[in-house]
Amino acid sequence: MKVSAIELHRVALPLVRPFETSFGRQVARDVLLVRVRSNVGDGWGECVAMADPVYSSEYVEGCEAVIRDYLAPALLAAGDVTAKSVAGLLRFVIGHRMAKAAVETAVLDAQLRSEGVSFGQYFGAVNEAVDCGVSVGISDSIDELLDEVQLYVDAGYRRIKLKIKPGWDLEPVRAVRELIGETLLQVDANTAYTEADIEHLGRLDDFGLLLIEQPFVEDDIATHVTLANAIATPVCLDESILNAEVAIDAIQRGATSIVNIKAGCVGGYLEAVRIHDVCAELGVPVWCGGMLETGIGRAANVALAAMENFTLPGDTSASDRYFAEDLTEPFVLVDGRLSVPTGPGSGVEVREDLVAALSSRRVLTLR
Ligand code: NPQ
Ligand code: MG
Repeated sequence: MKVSAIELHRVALPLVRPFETSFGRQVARDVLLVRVRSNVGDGWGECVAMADPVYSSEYVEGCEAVIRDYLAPALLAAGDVTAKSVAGLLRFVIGHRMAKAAVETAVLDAQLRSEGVSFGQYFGAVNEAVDCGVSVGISDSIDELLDEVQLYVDAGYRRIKLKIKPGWDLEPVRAVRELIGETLLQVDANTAYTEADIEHLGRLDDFGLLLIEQPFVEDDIATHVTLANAIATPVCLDESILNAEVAIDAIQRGATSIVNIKAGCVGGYLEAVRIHDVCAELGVPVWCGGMLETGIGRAANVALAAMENFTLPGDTSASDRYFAEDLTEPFVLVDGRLSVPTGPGSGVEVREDLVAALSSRRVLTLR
């Protein structure tokens, strides 16, 4: 295709309830959307960056700037573009994986819509629906936490993930384990611990957790190896997984025996598929993470999660876990699962009227 214009839309979506993690409390999703216009039609991509650089070094205004000043000019200057050629065209920019992922996904959506191929077909999905888990934020009290977890259990979620941090770990995990019985349970520390906490984290072994996600900072693979050797609970990397090469290295060093794949964080769905494939070759199961995506990003995640080696439930929750109104038709949980869209491209339609109504500033159009 020939890319003729790239639009940047900025939308503020209120969350149905605040979401607290070890890096802060979110009350709204400040989301950057990329629309690629081309001679074969349009496509959308959602950028997973947060408003502030507190989860990763990327953040919305930074993503906007790098797309405006570097990524969009490169795509607009290129001749024939396909999703497979995007990473190469953008390789001259170092890092900025979240910004690149949004752009590549928009190109992929436009391309597949014009070819009549769904994301699921393109990725090689083998399932028509995916098992869903839910990520539960840090609460003000254990009672409030148990109320929220009960809501999700009643809604049918097949796995609960608790956010933990120093001072909010053993007791909430113990209480939730008692509440949910055998239901799958895992924890996510979002880098809140240090090597000095290894003995403490070993006490989580009592609770039969599926895994502990990213206890230490993203560039510290070595301490994750030490922890993995010291405790029975499997260690799973999230923030550390920057691309397939880092995933292979972390697996071979024994830092991670399960991998959380977030396409929006690793540079896009093509890299995510690569990570899925190398993990499968190495016998490492994967699951699909989430970044509070609207229906636009959620649709692509659900298609990715339908690949064969995504054997654990993902953070692919229903739209109503986060939003009262989604930017696409809502994703609805049926028996703890979400259906993989079957239409061309992402398979969902963007509610352009709603995007416009919720926009926090004018659309920026790059030509
Ligand atoms: C994780 N996601 O697995 C992330 C953390 C996270 C579902 O737990 C705005 C944008 C708010 C991205 C809050 C889940 C966010 C965000 C938490 C990502 O580590
Ligand atoms: Mg995580």
